[in-house]
Amino acid sequence: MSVVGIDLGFLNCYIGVARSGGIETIANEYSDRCTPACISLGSKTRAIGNAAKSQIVTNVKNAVHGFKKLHGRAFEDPYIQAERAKLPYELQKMPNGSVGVKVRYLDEERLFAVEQITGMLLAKLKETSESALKKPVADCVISVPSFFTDAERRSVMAAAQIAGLNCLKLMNETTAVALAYGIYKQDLPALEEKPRNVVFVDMGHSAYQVTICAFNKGKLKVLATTFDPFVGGRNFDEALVDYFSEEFRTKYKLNVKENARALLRLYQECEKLKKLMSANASDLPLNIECFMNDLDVSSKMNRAQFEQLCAALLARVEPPLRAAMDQAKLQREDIYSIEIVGGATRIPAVKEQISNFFCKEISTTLNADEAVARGCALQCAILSPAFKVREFSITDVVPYSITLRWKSSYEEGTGECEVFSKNHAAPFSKVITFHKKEPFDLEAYYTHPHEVPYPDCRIGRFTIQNVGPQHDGENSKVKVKVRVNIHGLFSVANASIIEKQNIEGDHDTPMDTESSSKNQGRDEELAASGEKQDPSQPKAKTKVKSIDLPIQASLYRQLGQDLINSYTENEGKMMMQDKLEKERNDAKNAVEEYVYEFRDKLCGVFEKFITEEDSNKLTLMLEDTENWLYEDGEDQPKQVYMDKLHELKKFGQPIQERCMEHEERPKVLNELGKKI
Ligand code: ATP
Ligand code: K
Ligand code: MG
Repeated sequence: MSVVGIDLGFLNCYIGVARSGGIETIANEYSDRCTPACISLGSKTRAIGNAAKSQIVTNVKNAVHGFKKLHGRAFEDPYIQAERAKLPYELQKMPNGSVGVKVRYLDEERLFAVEQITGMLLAKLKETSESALKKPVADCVISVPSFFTDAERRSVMAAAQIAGLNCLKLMNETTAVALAYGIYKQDLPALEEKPRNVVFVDMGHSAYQVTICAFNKGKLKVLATTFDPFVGGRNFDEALVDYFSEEFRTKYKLNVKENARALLRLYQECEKLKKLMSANASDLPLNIECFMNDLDVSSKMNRAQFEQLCAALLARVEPPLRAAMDQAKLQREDIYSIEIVGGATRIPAVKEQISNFFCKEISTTLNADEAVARGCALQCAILSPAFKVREFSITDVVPYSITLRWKSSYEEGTGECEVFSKNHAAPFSKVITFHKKEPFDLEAYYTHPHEVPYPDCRIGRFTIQNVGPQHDGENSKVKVKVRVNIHGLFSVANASIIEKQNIEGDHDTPMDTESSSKNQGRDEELAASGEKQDPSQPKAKTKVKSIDLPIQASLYRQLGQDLINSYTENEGKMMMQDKLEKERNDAKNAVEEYVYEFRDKLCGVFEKFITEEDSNKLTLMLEDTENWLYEDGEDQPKQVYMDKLHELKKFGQPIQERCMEHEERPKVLNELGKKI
């Protein structure tokens, strides 16, 4: 069984794997440990990762990137509309109202759901893992931002399914970092001692997240998680792009924003400049040759100017830090260390903001790029029965408070209660008791819309079916178990009717709320399922019978399994297409290589073994083949290339053999000589 952790980044993806020696981050076929989150669709094949990234500027409309946050959202969502205006490729509404990407693929217009796009990327990461581990990979842990809502998480889960992955857990990015930090620490306080509080800060390309964790030997507990989902490296790039676009407008009379290709190049150059400014405070040049209208453009900037330009962005670093400290109810002196990861935390001014807030040096001991993937791999190792790893318990939190509202058509009134508060431990299950005499609906939604970076607060509706009155016509007692599971997803996990003799009250409110979570965060089972005995009642044993009730769930923005299946099948077809195309290309390359090699040898080692006349004939034939490769033979089926190669070899082989024989002869004679 494989043990794989995937950091599914907005810009950069990493893969952690557990091997007997420990956790490693593995490299792809370009010997790069980072795989860009980019898919480039072509007329014959798809390019995914590094190859796709290099096509962003040449395949503008069909190179898809920056799609991580298109998941689980409605097409009309203001965030989507804002992104749509900036993306060089086209977004389109899917039949189910979610976001699709319209591209040309195999010379046809195609609409891919964002789940399919992420599915392609995950399939590529799966393949990379498989070639590193030399065995099939299915089980894995995939990271998501801590602020992802249920709809976004489910959408990523669907993408994993499409890729043929079995996601054992969607893990919050900063929690993964915390695990990577904690699991190998030898000096964590004992269980009964005061925990060690550590702040983890991740600023990537698209988002900024802060998590405070309390560590004791063998365990970590998330105390609070806060975020600004709309600030990251890309915003700094954007500030630079805006600045230089404006400058080029006046200086060169160029309208950069109207030229998709030029704009993409400017983004790339600005990102490079931004990184250079992290290492160098002096004036740095920005030069782009043949930028637009055959013009070369140039400009410069220094770090001080950059910081001034990004003052508004830098001001957004502090609020999540403050909020996290408030929510965790900690003072600065309670913090043992501040660990930062994510590419954008390399910006000196970002680091400075963080360290100023804590009045403390920040620690950069974790690998800023790979910590998330390593943490996910560690989590996968913990979850995998096939892998021995140090025991470590992880308790995460619910990022937004969740409320349950109920009503039934027959009975009067509705009610509601908050089932999970913000930063409540997760995974976690709770049991709520209702008194009902007919089926009823439970509606789950995020309690505070303004806290959620998502325009719709609905999570889902759950209909508790088969509820009827007691024999005496009174309300039945219905126990409903709600939970936030290992992926951070809310559900009504089960419901049962409790048949018991004396039932009191017919209030339309929960009678009791029991909760349970074994200290192991990953345990979702409820310890007690019976009802608590009322101490005022005589302790006479009452007979309790519990009958499970069917639940009909309708989850907000959920993809149907049929659709996921058809996407999965489609992914398989595209993979096959890529594979065939690769084989075809390899066959073509083999012909080309043979031509070059043969030609070299004709005027080299083969010269002695062929008449001049034959040699001229062959040279001509090779030239013909070369021309053919550029003309009629440019785009032929694999078999045609194989036949061509065969034909060439018919001439080449005998010469080759004569040559070999000649080379072997002295050796053989030599051997014979030795023997005699
Ligand atoms: P997200 O976490 O939002 O999903 P990601 O994980 O793909 O995104 P990272 O790989 O952590 O993002 O970070 C990429 C960002 O970090 C880019 O904006 C990149 O320009 C920026 N970055 C990387 N190195 C530096 C540097 N030396 N100075 C400034 N910025 C940098
Ligand atoms: K990353
Ligand atoms: Mg990241």
